[in-house]
Amino acid sequence: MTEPFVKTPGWLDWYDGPSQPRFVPPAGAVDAHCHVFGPGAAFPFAPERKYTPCDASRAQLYALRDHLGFSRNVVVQATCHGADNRAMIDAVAGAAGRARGIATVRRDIADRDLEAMHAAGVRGVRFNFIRRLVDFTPREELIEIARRIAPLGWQVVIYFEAPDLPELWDFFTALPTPVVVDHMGRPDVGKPVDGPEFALFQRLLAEHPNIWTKVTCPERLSITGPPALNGERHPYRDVIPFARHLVETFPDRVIWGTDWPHPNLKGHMPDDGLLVDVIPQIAPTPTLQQKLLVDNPMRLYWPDEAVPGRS
Ligand code: 0GY
Repeated sequence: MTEPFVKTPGWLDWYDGPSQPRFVPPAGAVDAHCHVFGPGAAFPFAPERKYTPCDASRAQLYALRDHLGFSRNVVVQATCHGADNRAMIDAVAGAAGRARGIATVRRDIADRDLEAMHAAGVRGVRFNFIRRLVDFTPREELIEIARRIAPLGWQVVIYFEAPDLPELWDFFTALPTPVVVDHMGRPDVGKPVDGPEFALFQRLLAEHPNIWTKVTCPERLSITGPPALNGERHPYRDVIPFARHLVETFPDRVIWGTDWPHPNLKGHMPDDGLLVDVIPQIAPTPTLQQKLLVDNPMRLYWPDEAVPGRS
């Protein structure tokens, strides 16, 4: 018998018992960034992983979807599973067409395996440049992967931190697919929203119409943090101007997600109900909310299906 996985010391489990959000998402809303972890007994974590999480199953993910009033999910391969995509594909397969997947692949993957992933609902690959999460992969290997997935109509999801953007710029802007940036390019929200670092990120989107961004992870980016324990439902104030600015400037190229089950958080685990209540602060009108939660993710992940709320 194999030993059960032991969580990384200090690992925070996801918050079981999220509140009911006050904000009601539009019909057909998509949680476009979330993960599953294992369960480890069924889908072992990868030997090369940088952390060992708690379990977070597909049944728990879809229970959260229903609780929050969402309809669909995009399940992003978590780094703790390396390039073994079985847990993510199992989750997508268990959603009856209401989930898509983003995989991690290596350059030696066979064409028939990419095609099988497409049939299972995978629509992209993630390139991760965060050193605490993954080992370095040479750029020529990544560009080779991008060229091979482009004919399938897939996207490349990129994860990096704002100080690394200048060095990565030429690589990102040469990608031959739609490109989706995780978590707004991880700005330092202690810096001004109209400062040079965030301006560079906006230039990336302004000059490259194939580049989109997820306005996600206030809980990860915030310095001011969650609300005090006084019932106030306005957490993560410092992140809101950054997300709102992107939603208002690029309303047709932003998507939103919970990031459940919130890997690698230190200090606190968010209440996903509160995260949903951040949405009307970053997308203040019904038109922007419809684009952010429905029209845009449907265009990226279900382009052949009718868009809820649009006749
Ligand atoms: C996120 C962020 C993180 C982790 C991962 O796949 C992962 O391990 O994505 C992180 O630690 O910042 O998007 O979930």
